[in-house]
Amino acid sequence: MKILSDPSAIEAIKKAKNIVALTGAGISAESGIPTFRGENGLWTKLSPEELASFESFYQNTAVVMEWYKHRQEVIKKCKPNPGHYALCELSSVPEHFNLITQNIDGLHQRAGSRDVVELHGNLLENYCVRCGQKYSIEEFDDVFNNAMNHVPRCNCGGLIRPNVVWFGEALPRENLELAYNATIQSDVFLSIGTSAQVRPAADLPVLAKQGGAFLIEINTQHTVLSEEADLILQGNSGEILPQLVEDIKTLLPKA
Ligand code: BJW
Ligand code: ZN
Repeated sequence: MKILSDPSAIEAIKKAKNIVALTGAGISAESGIPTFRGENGLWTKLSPEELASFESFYQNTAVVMEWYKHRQEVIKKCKPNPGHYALCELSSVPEHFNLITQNIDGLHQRAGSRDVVELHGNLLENYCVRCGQKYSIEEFDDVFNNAMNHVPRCNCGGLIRPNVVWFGEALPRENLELAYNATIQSDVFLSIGTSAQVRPAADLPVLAKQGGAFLIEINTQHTVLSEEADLILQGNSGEILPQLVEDIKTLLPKA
């Protein structure tokens, strides 16, 4: 055992049929994507309310869309890190494994994970707010680069926005349901690289714990969830997850 020495954690994992992992921005930090909160977080310099809401997009489309275009370019250049790959490997170990992410960077999928439940959308997808037409990233690049004053518009004249969930907007209903269902059935719940401050995603680890799951938090810092956690693995998820998955593999029979 390299990382798991806690007897109750070992016991819980040995018996686990359903494991759920919820990831946040921290898992992609080692890929070079800034987190939102905390040291060097995107929102230590910029106000979330001014950028991540429909009102600001509508009132300040050029500024908001330049910001999202910049982040699309960052994400396109980044690669998954060992944390993303470890979670992909975990999918073949327990009887049931569900990967839920708040991230909009698509790095889990690029690491090979299938059926990722995206709660806050995907930054590399865009759509027209008037007619709903979807724009792939290539199509969007084309429109954006030819747009008047960085205000991208659809053929119908409607504004084009990124397919992300802003504050005050509902999360994709089907994905939220999948996330709730997986959570209430979980025996072991991993909360990875999230400050657990944004709801309803932040409710999931708490719900899992209330339902009897063993809650493991992986984070470089203490969070609002730390008091609830049964086990805290403090450090970089890109270093902890590969070791943790190795340990889990020795404890669980392969599915
Ligand atoms: C590492 C690491 C390493 C670093 N290894 N760890 C109750 C009270 C008050 C308000 C609300 C409430 N309930 C809901 C709300 C409103 C709001 C909310 O929660 N506000 C709170 C902030 C107070 N929620 C909403 O508005 C949601 N919608 C909603 O509730 O709708 C209701 C509704 C229903 C029906 C109809 C209509 C409406 C929507 C939330 C959308 C969130 N969107 C964002 C932006 C996406 C677009 C974009 O990217 O620009 O999603 S916000 C932002 O935060 C982003 C993230 O997914 C989300 C979570 O952040 P995350 O992942 O936790 O990142 P960080 O940066 O916070 O933390 C990183 C962590 O990693 C840190 O802990 C580090 O220590 C750690 N770390 N490096 C391991 N290497
Ligand atoms: Zn349109």
